[in-house]
Amino acid sequence: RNCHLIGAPVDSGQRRPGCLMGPAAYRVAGLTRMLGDLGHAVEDRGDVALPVLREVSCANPAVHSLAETLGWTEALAAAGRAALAEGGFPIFLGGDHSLSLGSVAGVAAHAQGAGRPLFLLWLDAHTDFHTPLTTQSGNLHGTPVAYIAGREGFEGFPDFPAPVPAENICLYGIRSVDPEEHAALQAGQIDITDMRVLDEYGIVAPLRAFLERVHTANGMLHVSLDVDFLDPSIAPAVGTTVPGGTTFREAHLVMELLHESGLVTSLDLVELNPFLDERGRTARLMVDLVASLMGRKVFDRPTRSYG
Ligand code: DIR
Ligand code: MN
Ligand code: MN
Ligand code: MN
Repeated sequence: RNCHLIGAPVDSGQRRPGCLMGPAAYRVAGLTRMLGDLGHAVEDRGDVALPVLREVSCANPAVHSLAETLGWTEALAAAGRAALAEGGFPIFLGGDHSLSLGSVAGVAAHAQGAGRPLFLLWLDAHTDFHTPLTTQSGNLHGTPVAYIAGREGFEGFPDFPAPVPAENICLYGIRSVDPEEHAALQAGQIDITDMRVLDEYGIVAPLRAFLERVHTANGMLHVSLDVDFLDPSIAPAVGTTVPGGTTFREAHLVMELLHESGLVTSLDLVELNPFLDERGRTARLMVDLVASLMGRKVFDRPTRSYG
């Protein structure tokens, strides 16, 4: 793989300062060296810069930092699209989850041009299915899935290029859903693999079923990994911890299955807040998870063929 590291020091999508240190923490934790050791080429494109901001307003007075989030959305979409056009495998180093408004928009624009369907795997405690009009917290990191799915309510944002159909989206690890999100999701068709499903069926079967669909459709697959997908006991460095998350081995198994599928075409690492970390523990765990996603394993396994 030709990995393109795209630093996204975004912290406008929530209120707790610190996420802007995320890209630096991943670099300090050895992300580049790890990818090189696994035999991948790595181009570190540095951190994306926030463009000059436009004046924008939102009908929901709770929403904050809209202009900044919009600026990031446009800049990151361009960076992601360019990386894929060059044949790169973009890895977005966040930054809070609002960066996915841009990263996935860029990936979707590329997929549309390539004539391939885009699939989305959202590894998160939260569904992030608010619109700017429904969010009560006003934190736009709670909105990217709605934007990607083409929900109304994103006035001022660029139209999402080729919204991802509900049946191509899998929300995985879910255990915290706000009432407005719940109502909208209950009415729709998005595959919600919440912790209840994972407790009953295990971590493997639901993921394999989704990967099977990606393979059958010859889809591109964007994976968005929120630190709070993990249990807070192993990943404390995130502003919105939710108990009952995935364990160390479950998370690695997800990454190993993703590697074996050979289907992943882009990746976000989001919500790491190094200011809340314990001497780089969470940053190192995230780097180790990326290692499993990119091919680190104890022994070789044959690539699993789907379909
Ligand atoms: C919550 C938190 N649903 C909100 N969302 C988070 O503010 O809209 N997403 N933390 O990762
Ligand atoms: Mn390149
Ligand atoms: Mn999230
Ligand atoms: Mn989350």
